[in-house]
Amino acid sequence: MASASNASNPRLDSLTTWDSNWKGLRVLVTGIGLSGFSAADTLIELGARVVVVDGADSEENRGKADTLKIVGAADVRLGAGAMDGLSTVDGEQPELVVTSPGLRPTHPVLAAAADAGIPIWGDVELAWRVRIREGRPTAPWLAITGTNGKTTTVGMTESMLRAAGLRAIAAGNVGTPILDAIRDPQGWDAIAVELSSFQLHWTHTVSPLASVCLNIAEDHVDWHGSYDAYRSDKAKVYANTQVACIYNAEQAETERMVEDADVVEGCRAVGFTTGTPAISMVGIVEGLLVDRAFIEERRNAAAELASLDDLGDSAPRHLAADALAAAALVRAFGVEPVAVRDGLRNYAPGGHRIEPVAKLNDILWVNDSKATNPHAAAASLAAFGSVVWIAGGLSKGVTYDELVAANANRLRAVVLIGSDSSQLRAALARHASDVPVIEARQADTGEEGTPTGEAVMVQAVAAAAGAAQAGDTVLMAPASASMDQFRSYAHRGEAFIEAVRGYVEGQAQTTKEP
Ligand code: UMA
Repeated sequence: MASASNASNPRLDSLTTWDSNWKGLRVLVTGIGLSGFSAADTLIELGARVVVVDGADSEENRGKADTLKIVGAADVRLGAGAMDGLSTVDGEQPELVVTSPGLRPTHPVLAAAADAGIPIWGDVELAWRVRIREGRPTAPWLAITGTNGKTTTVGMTESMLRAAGLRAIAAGNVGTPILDAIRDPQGWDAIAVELSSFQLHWTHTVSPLASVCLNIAEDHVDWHGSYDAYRSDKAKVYANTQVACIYNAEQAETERMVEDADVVEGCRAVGFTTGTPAISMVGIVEGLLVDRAFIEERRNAAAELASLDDLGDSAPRHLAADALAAAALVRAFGVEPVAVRDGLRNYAPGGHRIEPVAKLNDILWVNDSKATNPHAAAASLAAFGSVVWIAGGLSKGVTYDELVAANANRLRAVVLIGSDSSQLRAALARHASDVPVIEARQADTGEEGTPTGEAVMVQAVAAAAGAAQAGDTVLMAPASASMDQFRSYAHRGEAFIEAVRGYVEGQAQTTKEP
């Protein structure tokens, strides 16, 4: 596997600010998606010599290639052939590879770079290296990772920072490439950075002000090769943290990550818990979110931050945990308690996360497309009684046995989506053999003869409607990634919402007819 190590290299070691000497540096950028494009664009501006390679010769990628060529003298190579091995830059071996997170370390290009001893960075490492410009102090990073809850926590963190009157942005895995945030001419007071395990794999010198790993459960095993490798990459979020490493006091594994981390001297470990907090923790006491970590008198007192009501009606437990983690991050930065409360009140959750879509004939339809792994699906299944569960998709090498065994008694029926959900089907056969399993028929096909995601979802919704009874919830929480049939989890969620609307409207028509 391509090594994430960053062997000492005097030229690269000197590249620690925007104004360092990047001129003429030979860089190969792999991938021209969101992160690859932002990396190439940045490197061109810095004066590096840049070659970009991407396996997809699509119209979108050709458009991006044209843009890069207009910006500077980038050499963009698209199509499968471009990714066979290590490309040269101006006829010579690259001095640096900047990779997109989607490429696995075993990818032939990255494996070849590692074999040749060429350092590999991600866009996040590049962003850290260029954050200082003309000596101007730049925004500190509040770094967030975890198997689930990252996007919620990064949004809450951003909202709390803004409530404190600070100019803040959520960036990274959440969608805005971190390099785009760094290059904003107005600058920021603080950046809430969502980091995936893929991105952390390729970071080396990032030093956040505060950091958190919210939780860890099996995910992305196919990319990392093993659970241990995934866990090690997640643990990198704590490396070089300056003020506070925030851990989940209900998951000892995250505390162990902090214990093992090399941090800046004086950095503290701070826990978050949905129970009563011990000293140096944030937690909940009688419906209040409280701080026993960042106040002088923490030995015998706690400061009120917000109330559970500030999270909205009957907020699930994991939302309170995310709020506490966000609160700890901003408190480490010195944000006042009132801004934690106001930030939570202002926070508008992102879509596709346990989102009620419709209620008809006492059947509730819920979209949780964001549940892309078993851990996330477990949290939403636990929130409902009797469920018709729409699930399946790309499994990413995880196992479903625990999830199915723990929830078998709440399943009325299961509707399988996904081009190959055989692993989930097998787990259902092992642990929920009485539960009817319906495969969404992939009748309609797109132009290339493959089933469209939308068509699959229409079938799934029709099948679920047939199986559901009054009082049930139809929950689309696939426990799998979406990319086998959809562009993204958002696309999958939209297809579900659209299909449910179509079904509900169809029912209304039927009841109106004489
Ligand atoms: N590509 C190849 N060969 C490969 C893989 C990809 O050529 O083997 C090319 C594709 O043709 C495409 C480009 O690489 O043109 C896509 O690169 P990418 O998959 O790394 O995606 P980006 O568009 O750069 O988006 C990435 C993150 N995507 C992934 O990690 C898969 C986005 O997170 C992130 O928002 C964005 O950078 C900005 O930081 C998305 C995600 O799915 C939301 N993340 C995963 C998750 O949350 O579970 C980790």
